[in-house]
Amino acid sequence: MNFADRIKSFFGKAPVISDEFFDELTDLLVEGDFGAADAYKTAEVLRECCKKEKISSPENARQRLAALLEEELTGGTTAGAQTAGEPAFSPGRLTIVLLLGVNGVGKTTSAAKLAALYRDTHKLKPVMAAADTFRAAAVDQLKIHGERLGVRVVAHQQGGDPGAVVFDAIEAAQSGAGNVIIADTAGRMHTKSALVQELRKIDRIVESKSSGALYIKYLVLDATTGRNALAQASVFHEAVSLDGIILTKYDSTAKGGVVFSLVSQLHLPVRYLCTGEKYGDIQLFDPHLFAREFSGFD
Ligand SMILES: Nc1nc2c(ncn2[C@@H]2O[C@H](COP(=O)(O)OP(=O)(O)OP(=O)(O)O)[C@@H](O)[C@H]2O)c(=O)[nH]1
Ligand SMILES: [Mg+2]
Repeated sequence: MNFADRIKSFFGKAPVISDEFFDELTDLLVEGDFGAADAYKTAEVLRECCKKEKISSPENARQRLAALLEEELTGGTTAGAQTAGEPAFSPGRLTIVLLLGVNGVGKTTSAAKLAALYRDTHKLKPVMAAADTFRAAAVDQLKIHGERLGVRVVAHQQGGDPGAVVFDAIEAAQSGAGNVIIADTAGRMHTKSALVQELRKIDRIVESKSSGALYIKYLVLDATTGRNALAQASVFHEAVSLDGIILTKYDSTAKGGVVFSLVSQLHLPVRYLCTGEKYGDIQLFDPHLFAREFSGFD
């Protein structure tokens, strides 16, 4: 049974909403990748709402939970409100999207998905930058995507400076190759001590070459890693001040409670949700739908 179904069946089975009911709900939210503190707070707020609004049926309580979760994502009481949205594209202004993340989370796949999305939906002209110069096969992997999609890929030799690749892509874009750069980077361990320095270096280079451009940094997180995703986000965010999250492999997990912690603790909005390996398997994150689905509504 997936997690949304478990939420649904939990509410469905409860005869009445009691103190025990809210304790069990707290435990269930923790299993759904909520942090303990967030789970407790959410169950408490729901308890208060049910009392104040005289909600006594579990089914109505589930509706209320979905609304509460949506509020948590879109503002309500949370400072770092999740506003729906993509970068403020403008065809006349260059946009640079830098994708960061640990090994294997789906950075390269997401780069290709974004290139397709920005081209097909926003009518932009994408250029992909192969700034993963660390792994031998990484450049080829991005080039294959580029060929399949008909999108230009700017690449250097393996072992080169990732910042220089992005720099070349910016120059190419400025001389007419495109108006949105999507830069793939090497997978990095978030525990590695040199990480902060490496990230800051690439960020500095892009920042210094991107005057007049819109520069966006997305962290790619694998939804199946659960609470570990929050730890990763915290390290990367501290290093380079992220603009948002791309949550991948949401097809392989039905949990997603970590999204609420990303918003409530790090004030980091999730921007895209990826649900498969195909180019079209990317959607703009929709807080309403996400909260409904998390609560077991179809
Ligand atoms: N099911 C599923 N698989 C995905 C998704 N996104 C990526 N993958 C798969 O995850 C694996 C790793 O994806 P990559 O894009 O190579 O990940 P990466 O972060 O670039 O990896 P490194 O460059 O090695 O750090 C591949 O097999 C992808 O097809 C997704 O949303 N859903
Ligand atoms: Mg990669």
